[in-house]
Amino acid sequence: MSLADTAGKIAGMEIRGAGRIARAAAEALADHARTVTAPGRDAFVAEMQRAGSVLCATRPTAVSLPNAVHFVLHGCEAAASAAEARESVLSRAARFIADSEAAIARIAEYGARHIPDTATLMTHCNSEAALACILEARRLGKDITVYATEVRPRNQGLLTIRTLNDANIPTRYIVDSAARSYMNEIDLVIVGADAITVNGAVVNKIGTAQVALAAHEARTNLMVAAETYKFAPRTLLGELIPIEERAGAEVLDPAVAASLPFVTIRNPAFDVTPARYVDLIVTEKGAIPPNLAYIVIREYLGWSIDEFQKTFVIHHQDQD
Ligand code: RUB
Repeated sequence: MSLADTAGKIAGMEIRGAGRIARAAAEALADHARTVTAPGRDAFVAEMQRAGSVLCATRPTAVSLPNAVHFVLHGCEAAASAAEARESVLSRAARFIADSEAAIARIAEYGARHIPDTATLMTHCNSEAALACILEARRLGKDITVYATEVRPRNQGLLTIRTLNDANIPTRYIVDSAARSYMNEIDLVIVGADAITVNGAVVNKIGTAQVALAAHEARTNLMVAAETYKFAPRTLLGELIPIEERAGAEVLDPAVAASLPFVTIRNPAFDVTPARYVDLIVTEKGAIPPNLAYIVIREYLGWSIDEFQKTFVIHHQDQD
């Protein structure tokens, strides 16, 4: 698929979910590296960096996207020739995709251990990582019922209930605003993440923070399933994760909106759940409490505070 096609599909949400977006970006960079005809090493590297920027601009919140692009293009600049740079992009893209798929399998295995043998779960949105844990728990013979939210305005809950139904998992499909009404029946909330900040705050589909707040109030645990490339190195020095705001037409028919000149539609695609409402983050490296997010950024993404102090201005904001 061409770079423009992949970028268009990510922006239009035909390709969606932070993990799938990351793998699609890695694949698009590999395809681009195969076809680009830049004359010489410098032009090739510049073109690949431009391609990386085009992909990163499609959806601003999922940090898996810049992390994937950074991983695939890493080392490209140090290559001696365009051929060597191309080879590096191709092998790193293949490695990213394979590692990402392996990460989901590992998260499923670790996450399933935290699901009781008999459990009523709740999930919000459509997360490959969160669903992998639920499907693995079911495969292990656990007696699972899942409450899945509708996920206005794009109804990703429909994807979730299809997957759960296909796995013969008893599922209750509820509107987003019913989450608190059922929370006392829930043993564990499981969600995915688009980004995890250094202080353990979780950025995920709009409404996750409300579900988390309800879970906290009902003393229900909340587990986040997320690959290590969902952790955001840029938050090390306080940089905030941008929250994507999408078109109002996703929420209200434009003809109706046009008849209401005093009404402005707000449509944020994600929100931020503070670390204090998160009990556990399950990654492919194991499960951690949210306050150990820095360890993941340092150990597995290879970013240290020193490196950041060389690169970024220090901000003193806290995302939470
Ligand atoms: C998807 C969403 C998912 C995370 C994690 O939002 O919020 O919970 O991306 O998903 P959108 P995964 O539909 O707007 O992309 O575990 O599949 O990476």
